[in-house]
Amino acid sequence: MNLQSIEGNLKLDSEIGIILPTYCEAANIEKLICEIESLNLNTSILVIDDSSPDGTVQIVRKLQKKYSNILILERPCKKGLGTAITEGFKTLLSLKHPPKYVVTMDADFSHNPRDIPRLVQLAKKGYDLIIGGRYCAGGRTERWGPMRVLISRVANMFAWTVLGARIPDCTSGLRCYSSRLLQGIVNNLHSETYEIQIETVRQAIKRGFHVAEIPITFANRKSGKSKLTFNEIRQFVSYIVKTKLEDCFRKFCTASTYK
Ligand SMILES: Nc1nc2c(ncn2[C@@H]2O[C@H](COP(=O)(O)OP(=O)(O)O)[C@@H](O)[C@H]2O)c(=O)[nH]1
Ligand SMILES: [Mg+2]
Repeated sequence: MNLQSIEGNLKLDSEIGIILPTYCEAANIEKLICEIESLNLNTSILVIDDSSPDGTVQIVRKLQKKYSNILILERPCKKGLGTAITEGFKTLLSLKHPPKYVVTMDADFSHNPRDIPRLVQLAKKGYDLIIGGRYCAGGRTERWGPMRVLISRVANMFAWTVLGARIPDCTSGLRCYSSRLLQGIVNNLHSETYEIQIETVRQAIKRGFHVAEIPITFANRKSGKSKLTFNEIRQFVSYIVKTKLEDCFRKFCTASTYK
């Protein structure tokens, strides 16, 4: 894809870049983009679609005629949330005028676009990663069954073992990153699926960036299906186990060297 020529026709010099990864979000994407646009923030929107068979990208193309700040990255097949977000970071950072802040969110209305200004406000105060948390004081989940809450809670506890920090909701997908942070970590991101949320926090903490969490209300999607499958959960667990083992090995080697 030639980003230069695409940039020529679009208004992509905004302060905030919003990444919307989509796979089969035809029922949600138009309303979501229109709501983001109605916030009147200085944003560029990057939709990364994996050739959704339900025609998501055609809807976004139609919206491009109305709004000049929408960029589409279309991939040939479903490649996973982690690679979509990482490609999104790389695409926004490669723009002639990269955004100062990058927001990621689900394209299914689980995350409320009206939370975006609150996230960006903290980024402007100097935080490099602000997470919209469901489990800190004031945070909530709506319409999630007990099984889904349990999976999410256990995933967070697993994640703490490789983060070395008890961030209440480090698996949340609603976030704002400073581009300073992304420049520092983007080439070290290798996640394929949902483990991207842990890998980004881990890389941020390792490099001493400032991480904060603000409470949000997360509402389970009303339209379309969740793409979280057993395979995604398996990949998440294997990322945690592999990372923990690598950490233990590194510690062991360091201890042996200084004996
Ligand atoms: N481009 C792309 N987007 C994906 C993929 N998997 C999930 N998504 C999107 O990532 C977001 C989170 O997925 P979702 O199904 O809502 O997961 P859940 O909130 O954990 O149930 C949604 O906007 C999905 O459409 C993928 O493989 N490729
Ligand atoms: Mg979702």
